[in-house]
Amino acid sequence: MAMARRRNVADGRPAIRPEGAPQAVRLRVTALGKGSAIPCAPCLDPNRLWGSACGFIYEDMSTILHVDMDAFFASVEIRDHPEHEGKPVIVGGRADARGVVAAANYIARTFGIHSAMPVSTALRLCPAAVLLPPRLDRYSEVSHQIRAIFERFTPVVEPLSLDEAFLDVSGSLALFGSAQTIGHKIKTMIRNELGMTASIGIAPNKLLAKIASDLEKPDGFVVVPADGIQAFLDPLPVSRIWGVGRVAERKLKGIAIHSIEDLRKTTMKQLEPLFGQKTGRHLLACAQGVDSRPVIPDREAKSISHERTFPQDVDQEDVLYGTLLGLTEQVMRRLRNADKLARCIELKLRFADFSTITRSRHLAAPTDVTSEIWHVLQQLMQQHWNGQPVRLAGMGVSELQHPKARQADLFLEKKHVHQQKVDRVEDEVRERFGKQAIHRGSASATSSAKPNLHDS
Ligand code: TTP
Ligand code: MG
Ligand code: MG
Repeated sequence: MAMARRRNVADGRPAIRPEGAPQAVRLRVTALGKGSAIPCAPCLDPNRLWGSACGFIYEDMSTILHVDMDAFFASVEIRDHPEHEGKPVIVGGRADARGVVAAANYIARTFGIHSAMPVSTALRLCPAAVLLPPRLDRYSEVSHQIRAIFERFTPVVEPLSLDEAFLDVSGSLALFGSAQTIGHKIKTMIRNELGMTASIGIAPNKLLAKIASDLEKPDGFVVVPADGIQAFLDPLPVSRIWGVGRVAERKLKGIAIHSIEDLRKTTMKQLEPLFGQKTGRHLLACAQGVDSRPVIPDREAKSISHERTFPQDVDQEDVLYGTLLGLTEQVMRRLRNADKLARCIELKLRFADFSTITRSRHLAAPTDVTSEIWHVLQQLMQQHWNGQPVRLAGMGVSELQHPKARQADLFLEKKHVHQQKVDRVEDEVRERFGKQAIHRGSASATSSAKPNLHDS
């Protein structure tokens, strides 16, 4: 066991460090041969190759890859429109409609443009930038293609979003060689088959792999050896820790903690008053590179939501309700496509002064019927919107479940079955004739009064 821990789990080679070299070695992979041509030292069997299923592939040797696409939405657009190659490219909403930047390619970033920045600011910084509207369906399609590449190497893939995933390749080493070989192959396939670049972090756990993938973007490849975790983490700023945002960073700075080394050397006595016991402990564990969360394959979406920022603040009831109904239809279509039911409904409103409220409600039983969700969303609106001008409106569903989780008696309820049929017909019409082909009640007629409910 002890020997196994002393090995570089990322590439399967003994952790030999050249004299004078830093303890953590970041490797940029060149062409690697099969790492499995190394005798398996942990099981002390010279006839066995490293990575073979020898029973010495322990939990602490698990080898995690975190893969994240570079400038994802922008890269898909450039791949589909090669005429934009070499130019600053932004994917986002229209500047005159208060759109924000979803993605900016790395050329655009040299002008200071970044995600979530207002498009108007981005275009001021770089008037020559090419601005393209987001095409979520297309990104989702490419995301599936990327996923298919991952699954050539391991079934243990946990997507985090459209453009990133954790892969546990511990069980794949015998077949494919070292984790570095696998990472290298994945990068090559993404480049050759999809015409895009990905950044990869390889480490003994998720926390470290995620930090590593981000360190040398774009086209990065960073390996954290199991025996070099501390040296890898120590010099990094605390903001590199997943979940340490600006507020936490400021608090830590207040007690002179800047680097992960500073954090590692601090005590719970200092952290607890600022973060509480649970978060304080978590921060200390992160600073030590400790993370025992497994890669959970096929983790399903936890929630589905859509929101819309209005070109001008809206206080007309019909416009607001009409927009929310349209958003509800989109969300419910995605829910049904994912073959899920939802139990929790959330309303989100951002007012003219940027203050934001989110209000949610649980259903007695989960559903995928649009009118049932819409009915509850209207109740939330009636309770929580008092006519103030609204800048952004959104809705989402969460606590998603498989249909079989639904109580059987509800399936027998006539009204519910009828509504399911209505939804399926609508989905089919949209599938065949496009998204704008059909709208219920007031989603298309924003000038109409309150939306019709379909549960009457
Ligand atoms: P990220 O992986 O965070 O960013 P990115 O792929 O654009 O760039 P990087 O090279 O730094 O990884 O997000 C993936 C996609 O998610 C991004 O291309 C667009 C979308 N996105 C938004 O729509 N809004 C946001 O605020 C962010 C951060 C991302
Ligand atoms: Mg990305
Ligand atoms: Mg990402």
